[in-house]
Amino acid sequence: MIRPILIHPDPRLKKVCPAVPEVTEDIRNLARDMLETMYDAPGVGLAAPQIGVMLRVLVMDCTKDAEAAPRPMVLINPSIIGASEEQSVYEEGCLSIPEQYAEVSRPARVRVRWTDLDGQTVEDDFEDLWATCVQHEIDHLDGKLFIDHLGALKRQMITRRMEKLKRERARDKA
Ligand code: K1U
Ligand code: ZN
Repeated sequence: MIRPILIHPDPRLKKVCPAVPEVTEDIRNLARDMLETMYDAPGVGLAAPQIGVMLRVLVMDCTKDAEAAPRPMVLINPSIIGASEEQSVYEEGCLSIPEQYAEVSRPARVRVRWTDLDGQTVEDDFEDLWATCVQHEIDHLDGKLFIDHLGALKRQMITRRMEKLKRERARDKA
């Protein structure tokens, strides 16, 4: 099922999400809905709070080549356990901040530990867009948006645009 994506500003996007205590059928259903919602948007990642579910679950698929087989990933309770000194700058977007993009600098490579859908602990290294995306999504689980990495002026400008967009969407609905 495709779920509606929350648009900034929304208090749920500012909260730190609690850990998933156990990987249940409900969590597997949530992950399936999140992947469906991400591919539909379309996006390369999605975090549970973006659909109003306050749990530490994220999905992503950063396969660049449209011809390549999809590589959906589900990360439960992810944590960054290592990061490169080297930084990489990427022009990020966010499904909760539509049509706004800005350059963000983050570690170029990260090592992440998480729980998979079978309840097993997994560790892996990420680079390129995968590294940027997993850090962007973990930020969501900690109530942080990519605009929080920008200066106050740029952040306020984007927030005002989003407030206007939400007013217009509410008006169109009425
Ligand atoms: O978390 C999100 O809001 C998803 C976001 C993830 C992301 C994008 C860019 C850098 C870091 C993290 C998106 O997927 S925005 C949409 C997007 O980037 C995209 C959409 C279609 C094709 C390719 C990319
Ligand atoms: Zn985002």
